[in-house]
Amino acid sequence: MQRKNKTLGEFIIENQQEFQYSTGELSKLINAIRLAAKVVNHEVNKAGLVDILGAAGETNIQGESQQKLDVLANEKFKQTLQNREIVCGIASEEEDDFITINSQDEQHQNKYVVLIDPLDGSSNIDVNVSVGTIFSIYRRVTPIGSPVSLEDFLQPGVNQVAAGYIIYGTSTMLVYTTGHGVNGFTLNPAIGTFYLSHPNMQFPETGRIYSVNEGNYTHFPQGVKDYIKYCQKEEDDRPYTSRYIGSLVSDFHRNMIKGGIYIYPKSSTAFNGKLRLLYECNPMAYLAEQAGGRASDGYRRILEITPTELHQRVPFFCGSRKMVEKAESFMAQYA
Ligand code: P6P
Repeated sequence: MQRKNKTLGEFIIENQQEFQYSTGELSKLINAIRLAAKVVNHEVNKAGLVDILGAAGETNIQGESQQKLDVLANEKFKQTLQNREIVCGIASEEEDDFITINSQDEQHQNKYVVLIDPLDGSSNIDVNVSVGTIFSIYRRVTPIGSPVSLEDFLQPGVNQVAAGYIIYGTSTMLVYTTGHGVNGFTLNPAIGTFYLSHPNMQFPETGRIYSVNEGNYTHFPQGVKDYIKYCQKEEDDRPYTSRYIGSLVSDFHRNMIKGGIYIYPKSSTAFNGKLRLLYECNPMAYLAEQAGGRASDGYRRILEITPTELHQRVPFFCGSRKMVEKAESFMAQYA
């Protein structure tokens, strides 16, 4: 068992050998994310004070108005990742297309691509509800030294070498995996250091919390409607508790600690659901599976879906293994 109060820096060094084939670059990449997380955390925590709330007046490719903090978080993570000669490309919810990063040093062949949702749940900023950053890291598949291409980003989630999130909540945490379990680090803002506070995080096999926006109930597929009614029925350990924050990172984090299921299904108004496969569902699915949970689109394992577009959306069922399996059994009745 990992010793608590170990710093993230110590943890990365001690687990360096876990980064398969890594020459220290993946460690440097996680360190870069750590730095960016502190910078964004500082801005998020003072959001209400310096009038950086409110839309920046532009809309991103999703057609959503960009909060200024969205834009700021995106810029901070891009700057941090670009400055470290590790990454050859970045894709972001806030960028229409992927960004190519050319190595300044010919000898240095950057081999990682990062996909990021820089500030997920940003509509909650104005009402002081927790938000998060989600990241997903792959090794490029095109020849090192050649220009990065869309193919490097459209990889199935099983190819991820690392994934994680930062949750800017009552405390700020960085939770990530490199394929050897999930570990959570809590920031001590007084000294700017992340400490290992949640070693080897595990999804309880089942739970009593379901997280779905029931305001969309009438538009849901029948299998989802049936599952929601199952959760609400007076029977066995039910009714379950409904908890929905409207911030994926927050709902996921709570459900991973307490047990639960998060569902964002397709509907008659959102044919493929709302969440994006590459920088929301894949990283959260990787974390879920590494923590003993399960993640699907209601039918298929999320990590095995072959992406076709950078910003494609998929239905998302994620959380405690037995709860996701139960929801899938209702979906299967109408497949
Ligand atoms: P709705 C935030 O915009 C987000 O992507 C997730 O963080 C969150 O779970 C979901 O969308 C909320 O969407 O349609 O329920 O408001």
